[in-house]
Amino acid sequence: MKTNFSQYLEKQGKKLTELSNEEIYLALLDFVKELAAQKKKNTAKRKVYYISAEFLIGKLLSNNLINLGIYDEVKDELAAAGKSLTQVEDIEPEPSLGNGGLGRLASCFIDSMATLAINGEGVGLNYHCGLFKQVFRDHQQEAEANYWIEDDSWLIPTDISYDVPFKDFTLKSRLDRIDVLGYQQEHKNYLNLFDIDGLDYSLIKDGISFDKTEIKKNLTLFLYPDDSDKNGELLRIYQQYFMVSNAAQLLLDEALERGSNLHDLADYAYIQINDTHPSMVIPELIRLLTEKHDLAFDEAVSIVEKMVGYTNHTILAEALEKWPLAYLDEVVPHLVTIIKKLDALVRSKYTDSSVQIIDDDKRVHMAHMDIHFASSVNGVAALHTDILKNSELKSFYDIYPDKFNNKTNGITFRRWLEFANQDLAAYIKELIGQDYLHDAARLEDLLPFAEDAAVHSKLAAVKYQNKVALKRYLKDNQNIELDEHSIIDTQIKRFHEYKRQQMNALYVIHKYLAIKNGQLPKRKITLIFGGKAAPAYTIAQDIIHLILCLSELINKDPQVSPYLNVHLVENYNVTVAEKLIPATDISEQISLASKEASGTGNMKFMLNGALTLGTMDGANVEIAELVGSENIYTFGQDSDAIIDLYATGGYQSADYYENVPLIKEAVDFIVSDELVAIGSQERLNRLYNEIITKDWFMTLIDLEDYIAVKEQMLSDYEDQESWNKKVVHNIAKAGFFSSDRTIAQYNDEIWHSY
Ligand code: 26V
Repeated sequence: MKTNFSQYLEKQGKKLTELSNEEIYLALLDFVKELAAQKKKNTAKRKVYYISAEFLIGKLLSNNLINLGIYDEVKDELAAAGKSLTQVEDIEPEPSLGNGGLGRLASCFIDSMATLAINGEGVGLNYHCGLFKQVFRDHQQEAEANYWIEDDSWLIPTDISYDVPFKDFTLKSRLDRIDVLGYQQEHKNYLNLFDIDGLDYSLIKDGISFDKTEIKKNLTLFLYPDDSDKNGELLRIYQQYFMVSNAAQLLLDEALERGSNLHDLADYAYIQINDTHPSMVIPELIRLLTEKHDLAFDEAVSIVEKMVGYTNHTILAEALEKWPLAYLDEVVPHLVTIIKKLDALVRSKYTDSSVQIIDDDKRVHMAHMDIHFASSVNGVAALHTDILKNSELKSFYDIYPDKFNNKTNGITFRRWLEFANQDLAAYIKELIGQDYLHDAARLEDLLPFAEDAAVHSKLAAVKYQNKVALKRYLKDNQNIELDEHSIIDTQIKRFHEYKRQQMNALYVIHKYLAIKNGQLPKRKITLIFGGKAAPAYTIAQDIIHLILCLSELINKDPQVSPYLNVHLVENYNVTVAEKLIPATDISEQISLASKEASGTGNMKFMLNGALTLGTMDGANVEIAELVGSENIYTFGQDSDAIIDLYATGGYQSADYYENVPLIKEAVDFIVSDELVAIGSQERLNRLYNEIITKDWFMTLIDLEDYIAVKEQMLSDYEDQESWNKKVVHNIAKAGFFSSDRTIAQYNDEIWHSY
């Protein structure tokens, strides 16, 4: 029987067997775009605008085929013609529109909004070079421009364009869209990506540096351009205002078109502000309503208050944006007028200096503006929301207890199970049927199989096959030799001290020294790291350097490498994650308690049958509650203890370094002759000194416990029956972490888009 795809090719006089993989990719791209074009738009009266600086969407072909319900059909047909869909998927470039968890979450959310037929769209910017591409040279990270847009892509140009006024000039925007198809849905939504004409790539010199002052030529070149100087900060403000002014104009146009008289605008639209980057949408919407549409200021404020929600994704002070009023004045003086009026409104009600929008140093606290003028303020995991309420944002919670709510993050199972782990998904269907695809909680139907030996051995076989597939991928793409018979222990996330990759590296050193001393593990362990460090974040770069040096030392040591390997994958992205996660046994989620708002990698690993090794932080806490303490490996101080230590200044890393021999031995090795011979003395020394004198994120406080629990885990792995019982429990309980559940909660409790 002929599929639609072959009919489609036939109409164009093409034959699958005669096409190259590139040609098949392009034909599939067109085919899917044509199918998507036939879908109707969602039309609920109140439309949701999810504004985000990042959308880490990943490749779209496979995801779209799955959502259209034709993945297997197309795969089989390609196979019959001697072609491989996997090889065709390799052709697609991964869009570079995101950075980390916040951007990936936004992408899972637009998938779920479409799947639940919610009239909700993403709005962001179309950065042509996106986030930098990471390359390793001399055991160090270097950053290169990541051009990802090709002539044929998922972007669909529109003729929608707005004037965005800045102080000294006005920029015309251009809107490109990407269709967002829900899982087996008749209707679709869009991801709206605003852009400018006239970008000039020749501004980019030498890696990712470029002239930051040429706004008309650089505005959408890069995501998060370096903001360590004033011009960088100004550029970020230009980008943010451009994003939200376009979003607000689009929203107003669409509401008017659907019959709003603007006094009732809140019935027609809801804006979710994804972290503080889109916060200027609040004053911008008020400005447009008052200056362009002649509403009174008070009315405009009360409308906006009903139609904006703010999601906080971090408590790290460095990420809570505070723009100098003077900088805003240089870029968007017309917005400063509104921000000052909002500040005055707050001052007229509250005298507490900690809740003001403009502080004594004349800096605008974007999150404060959000909280005062949003109808909802949410955290992204239960613990995170509690910390917001009880410490970080306590003075706001005291004023607005009803605004605060929790929405524990989630992930889309279409990408992170159906696509990424096709053998596991097929086996789950064999055991419990298809219902879990629409109702993820049905995964609990796996629980009766928790002690079934046949299920255990099949799960182990699937894991092994995924390791073999990963081995092939890493060999072909990264020249890494993976041992598919080893235990695979993976830590993939942005490099940051609070995520504590350095603690895992200290474990590696500990294990290396033990092996050198003749304490040989029963089974080989492979530690895999992946992630980028912000170019201006020196210590994170130093941690990358340490891991690359360890990798070289260990993998080349014939005495150690039969028992231990270390790999740091280059340019970690969604595509790499899709290969790594299904092959992993141990999921590293080891942030300093209280610092990781949620984590979403933890959920992806659990769903794919890896066991968590983690602190009681972020969504790990909820994972532990769901699976029970016997099915997760936790260690370390809890968030209360850590918050207390910060409050009292009671942590001194030297106490641990001096008094615990195992810790001293591991830390000293950072500056050992062996490592210095491979790497940079400057980088290794700096990291060593940082850990023994500062260690702001308290690596050493949990190191001993971490090593002990990880050793326990490795030894437990030898009892495969008991290990796989835990695996079944983890998969069965992962249903809660479907982003369909999260989005249903956003809609029922905040957006009310029906
Ligand atoms: C802040 C900044 C500030 C300056 C420079 C660039 C930059 C880039 C991103 C951010 C916001 C970071 C917030 C973030 O990504 N949070 C993560 O959000 C995930 C989704 O909720 C959550 O799972 C992670 O725990 C949290 O770290």
